[in-house]
Amino acid sequence: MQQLSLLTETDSPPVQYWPGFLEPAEADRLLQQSQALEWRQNQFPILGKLVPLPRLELMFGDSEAYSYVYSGSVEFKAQPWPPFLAELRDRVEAATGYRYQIGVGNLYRSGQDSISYHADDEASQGTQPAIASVSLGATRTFRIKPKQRKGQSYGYDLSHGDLLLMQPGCQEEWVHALPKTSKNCGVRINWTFRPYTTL
Ligand SMILES: O=C(O)CCC(=O)C(=O)O
Repeated sequence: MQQLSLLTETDSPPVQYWPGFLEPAEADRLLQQSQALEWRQNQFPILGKLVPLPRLELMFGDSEAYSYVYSGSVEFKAQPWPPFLAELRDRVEAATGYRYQIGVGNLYRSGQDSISYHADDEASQGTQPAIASVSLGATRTFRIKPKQRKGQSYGYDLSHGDLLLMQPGCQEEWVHALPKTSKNCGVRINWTFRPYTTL
């Protein structure tokens, strides 16, 4: 069924952005701790073949019973939070005013790693989730555009230590991406903190 969009031509993305949310030294420490985790290379079926996704991923959560399936095929199971990430989650909760039960990480090894346009609209996150994203490492451009309005996309250059919140309603009306870049850039890690409902 076609979803009715209430967006107007001039609506800008429902995001809140805190550049420099983390002090540089703290962001450096979190980057190092995050890089030391065991990242997973997930695969995605395309035309009957399993193809590695252009990034590495990980998921943590309040319960090991939590799992998360995206694009109907890639399944994560939550591991217990490492203390440094549970602390970061607590700080992000305090800053944004929302609670998060899971954290999904993306590690982009170079400018050739990416995530294509999508909405984080999995049923396990409930309706109208607030999703917070912390960036560590190389600066990359995060792009967001309305699902039903052709044309303009908005870009945010997310740098080491920045926080961006996709507010409730964002996943229903907008899609977001981290496109590839030909710029020579190093590793970037992004942590998204999300709600989880057991329905
Ligand atoms: O790396 C980013 O900033 C975007 C991550 C993302 O789109 C996602 O985890 O759904």
